[in-house]
Amino acid sequence: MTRQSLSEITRTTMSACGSGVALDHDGGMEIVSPVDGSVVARLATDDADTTGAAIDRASAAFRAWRMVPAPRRGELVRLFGEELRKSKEDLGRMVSIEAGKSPSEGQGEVQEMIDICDFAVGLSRQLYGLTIATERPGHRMMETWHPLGVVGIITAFNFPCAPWCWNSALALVCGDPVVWKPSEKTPLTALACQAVLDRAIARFGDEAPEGLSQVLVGGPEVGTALVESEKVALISATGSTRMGRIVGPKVAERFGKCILELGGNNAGIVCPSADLDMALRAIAFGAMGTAGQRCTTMRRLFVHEDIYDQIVPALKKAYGSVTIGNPLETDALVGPLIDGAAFEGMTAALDEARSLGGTVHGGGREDVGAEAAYYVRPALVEMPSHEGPVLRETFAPILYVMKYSDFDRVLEDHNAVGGGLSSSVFTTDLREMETFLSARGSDCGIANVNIGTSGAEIGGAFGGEKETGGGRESGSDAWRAYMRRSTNTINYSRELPLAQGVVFDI
Ligand code: UN1
Repeated sequence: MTRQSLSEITRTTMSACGSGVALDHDGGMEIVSPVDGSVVARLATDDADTTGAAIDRASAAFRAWRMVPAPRRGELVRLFGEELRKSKEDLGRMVSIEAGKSPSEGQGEVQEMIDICDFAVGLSRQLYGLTIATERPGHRMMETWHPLGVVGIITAFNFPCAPWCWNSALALVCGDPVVWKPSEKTPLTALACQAVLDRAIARFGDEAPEGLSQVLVGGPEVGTALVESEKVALISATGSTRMGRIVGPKVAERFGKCILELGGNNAGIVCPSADLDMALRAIAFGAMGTAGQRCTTMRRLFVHEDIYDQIVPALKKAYGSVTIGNPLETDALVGPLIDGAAFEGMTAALDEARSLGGTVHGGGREDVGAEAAYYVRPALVEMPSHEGPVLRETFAPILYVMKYSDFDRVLEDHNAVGGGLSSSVFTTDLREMETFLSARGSDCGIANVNIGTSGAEIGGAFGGEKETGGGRESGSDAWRAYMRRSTNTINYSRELPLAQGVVFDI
């Protein structure tokens, strides 16, 4: 693929989504595609001032949007879901261009957006509060959920659109305007998503105020302005633990609310009774899919000593034969790393693993005819012990494999890392399965049985504990974070009894 043609595809795809944004801004921020390392666009950027102005527009939008009935707000999200269905291929292609995903994974990400829209539409009629028994006669107590305010959304390069939609689809039905700061590496997908949403807003009509959803292009200056603004009620940030350590305290300092969805160090445990063929396929997708660049990627694997010599050779074979290549031109399963820094991080982790006695299979750069891009063979690393780089998240396709003999002991190792996002056990033994899911089992937000760590559906709450940040997005009751709770006690009697039997007669 020539330089020209990749930027041409970008232009055609952006305009197919309805985006009229200038892609050749003189001196603008360069957007580099990991597919071939070429510059596909130059974008004008925002700064602290334009971010402040966007937040002001969103604050004004909040005053109007909070008064639109929730089912009507759901109608906008329904229309958005329709527009997303029409643009699934185009948006998926933008994900492939900017993040290097295969078409199937790029479109899968758009499907997650469609799914959460459907979920949010139903939710728009189900923002239920409780009715609560009161101790006072002639009284009624209930809780009501009200719109919260402006929601600032920060997203990472590896999922350039779905996490925004998990947040924005819920926020919009909950009555909150959204301001989105996508990764500097993937702002085009964000602008394309905004264009698709704008089509839905145009169909929805005047009830949608100006500034209901906005995208800000830029780096830390924009992020800081968003995070520090007291006018932003909730910051929902997806990205590294390093980023979360900066964002969390800043938002807490001003008593803002935060949803943090940060790094993971996700593991699988393969038990002697496991269906090995199924486990192998699940591990392959979990560890090598998306070139190891999912927050849910499987990074550690504990294999029982009795089956180690069955599964590890099969894994080595899969690692040696998995297809690697340009996601837009081939049907390769593994695309590029995002950039050279990611490759350096991978190399450093592998060197450290070797120095600790690890045996590294794969991990080198692959020649796919694009010198400025970083394609690598995923690395399978047999480790003698659970230490060093095994304890950290390296955002690259590295799977550390370790032998275990005792299930209770391996559970301790499983939980002995900073991340607490996702986890899997492969077993057909009921006791092992239930123990893994129990209070002394996996300490992660996601604990799976006989499936991999990645590829969660939108219906469940998504997120994890410890250094993963504790936030929950997407399904279940994650919507509550986007609303404020009001407890209401109503006295319909002619008396004024005080709670707790307190007497105060004047
Ligand atoms: C992420 O990598 O930030 O469970 C999100 C998964 C996807 C979402 C990943 N549904 O792998």
